Amino acid sequence: MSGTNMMRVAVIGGEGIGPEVTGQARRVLSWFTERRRLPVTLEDAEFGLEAYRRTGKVIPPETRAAIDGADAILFGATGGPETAEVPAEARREGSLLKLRRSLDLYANLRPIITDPALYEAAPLKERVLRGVDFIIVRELSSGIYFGEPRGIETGPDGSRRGFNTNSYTAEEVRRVARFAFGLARSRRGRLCSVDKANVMEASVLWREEVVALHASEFPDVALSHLYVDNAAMQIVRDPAQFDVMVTDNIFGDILSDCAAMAAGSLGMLPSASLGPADTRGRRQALYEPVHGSAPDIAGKGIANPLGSILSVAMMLRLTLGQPDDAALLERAVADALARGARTADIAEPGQAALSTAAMGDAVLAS
Ligand code: GGG
Repeated sequence: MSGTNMMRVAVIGGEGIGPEVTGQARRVLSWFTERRRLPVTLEDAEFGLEAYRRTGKVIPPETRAAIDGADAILFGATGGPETAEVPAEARREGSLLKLRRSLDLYANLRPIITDPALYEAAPLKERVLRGVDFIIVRELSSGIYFGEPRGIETGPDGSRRGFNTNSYTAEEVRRVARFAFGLARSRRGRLCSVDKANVMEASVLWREEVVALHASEFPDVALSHLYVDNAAMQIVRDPAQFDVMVTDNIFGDILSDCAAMAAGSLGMLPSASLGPADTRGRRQALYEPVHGSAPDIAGKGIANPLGSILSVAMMLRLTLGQPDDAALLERAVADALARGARTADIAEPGQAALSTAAMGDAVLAS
């Protein structure tokens, strides 16, 4: 973290459509620095395949330095078939998962909010639902993504076995649950905890810890529990019933993609990944759209940048201490949509879709 009043944001486009959508989010952030005197400097940094080709590292030392010196990271996306040219060892060493873990980003906030302009539109109204406004808090630093042992092994008879370990400590559950309870308390006071406690031991512990924390620290919050299979069904059936949902790493990954359909497209969803608060209440923070690198449309300039742009709004509110600017940006996105601005993923049949850059223009013009 920087010690001066001027804050630093590391801008890392990454792979696939990451640089395209991040380019638009960067323009928006620059607008705030130039027009609203936001005291932020932006530092661009390489990550992924291009960085590997140039330096032999997925995260080169300059990128690591930019990350370590930043108050916040604006990240794009990673992954895709072409990244197979990066040796598995180098990719593991420099993966987004490893970056998130090295910064101890345990609380991943994924808001799912439907925009009125989209649910009023036909035929998107058939899948975009009125009144949806909930946040999935995904535990991001543990669980089956990181549990040991893991691997692929070949037995004496030549048969192969792949395995992972789903593991949570009580403290890992408690800290993300505490975050989610606090968030629910600041909203409509309802928390739904999602697990698979009828089958998995890590989920049994998860539920026990959530129940105990509720009793000891958050009795005023209305707590409910769902098994993950039922949670997926409820998100499709009636997503407006939820306020805050807390769940583990892999369930949160899957459920948020599922929930994205209520907002019209995965391209609409922003996220914030936060670490523990220091003594001054500051947290390590990485902001990125929920979507991945979308290799099928990479380089075409047609990706939806709104998930990335709305991630900037989350950054303004949660790290940069500018709630009014965050609200201004969210209104600008809503206005652009109300005026009919649509990228291909949210366009109606026959409607001319905007390019990634033109959607950025539409937001900046609002
Ligand atoms: N912007 C999100 C992104 O790039 N995701 C790619 C990825 O590797 N995701 C793994 C995960 O979050 O489970």
